Amino acid sequence: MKVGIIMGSTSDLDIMKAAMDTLDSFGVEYEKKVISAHRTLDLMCEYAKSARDRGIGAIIAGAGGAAHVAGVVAGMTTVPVIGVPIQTKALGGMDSLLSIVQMPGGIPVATMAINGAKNAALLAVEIFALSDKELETKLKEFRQQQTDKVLNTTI
Ligand code: RP5
Repeated sequence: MKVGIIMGSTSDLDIMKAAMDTLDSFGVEYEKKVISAHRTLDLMCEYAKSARDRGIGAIIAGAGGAAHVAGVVAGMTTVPVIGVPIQTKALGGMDSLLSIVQMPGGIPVATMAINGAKNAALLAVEIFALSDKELETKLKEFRQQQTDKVLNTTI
């Protein structure tokens, strides 16, 4: 299984890179693609409908502004969708957040914090780790390292 990372524009790449780096650090395979809900509608539909059959186990969808791609993709697949609201200049990303977070009951999108691409990847890793012991061990080590870092810091 691999993760599908999609984003509404190449301008989202700087933020979404954190998801790629995190997945790299866990050795989790992913594919990445620019897919816009308003600029590339056919591509979005093809991508969402074929995701499960192509071995995608989680989709991370980043978008800014009227960030509808995560919800629309979620409506076309049963693969878990993790939304990343991208910070915007005009409204600071509140627009993106509110576009993603309030999905009506029936079609869930796991919504991260604004620019929360790292946590999106970690959530995908957690989903995969449910059926992958080696990945679970890596996650536990990662958590322990975080804890140790705090405990070993003197101020
Ligand atoms: C959305 O509009 C993208 O996700 C991006 O965050 C935002 C701005 O896109 P560009 O105008 O920079 O391509 O579709």
